[in-house]
Amino acid sequence: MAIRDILIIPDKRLRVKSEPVKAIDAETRALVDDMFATMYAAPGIGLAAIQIGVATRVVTMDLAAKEESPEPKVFINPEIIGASAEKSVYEEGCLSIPEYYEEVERPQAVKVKYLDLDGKEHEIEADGLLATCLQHEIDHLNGVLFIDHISKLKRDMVMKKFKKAAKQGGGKPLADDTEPSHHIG
Ligand code: GNR
Ligand code: NI
Repeated sequence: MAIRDILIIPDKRLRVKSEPVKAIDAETRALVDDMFATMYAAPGIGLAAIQIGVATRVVTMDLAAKEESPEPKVFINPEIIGASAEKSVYEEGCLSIPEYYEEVERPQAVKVKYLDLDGKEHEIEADGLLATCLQHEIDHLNGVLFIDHISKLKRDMVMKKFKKAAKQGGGKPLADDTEPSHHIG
């Protein structure tokens, strides 16, 4: 069980479409262990395998509040098989875009099909935070980030900030480099 490095934008691997898990084996279980270790250490409420550089369709999640008992959840090959017409807005963040938060509109509820670690198929109807997080993580499996759902102006600003930070060798931008101060437009 190891805490792995989390990829940060503009890392191109975050844009790769992940491959389905073919067989749930010891390698899958080791990956899931590392994902939980990494997700809890971050800390984050969800993680897609690609965020630690592994392009397979595995998601870990724990939505329990920190004073509650942990509720580790694993979703293998998750698929959205239904979505509500009703939308809801939630302020999202992403461990691959540290310290940036923005409101995202998505379907309020989704039906998701997935396999558990025993290879058993499940279907769940999710709403609220679970629906938001499942959509956020399944997006990762398709190379999509939450900033793809916000305005181009905001997305370009975030990308620019993180590209600059990457060039300077850091990865994550300085806290005081958050807003565009000049030469806009
Ligand atoms: O830790 C996380 N918090 C979060 C908050 C609102 C909506 C989605 C998320 S997922 C994020 C962890 C992450 O980047 N998962 O891919
Ligand atoms: Ni994310």
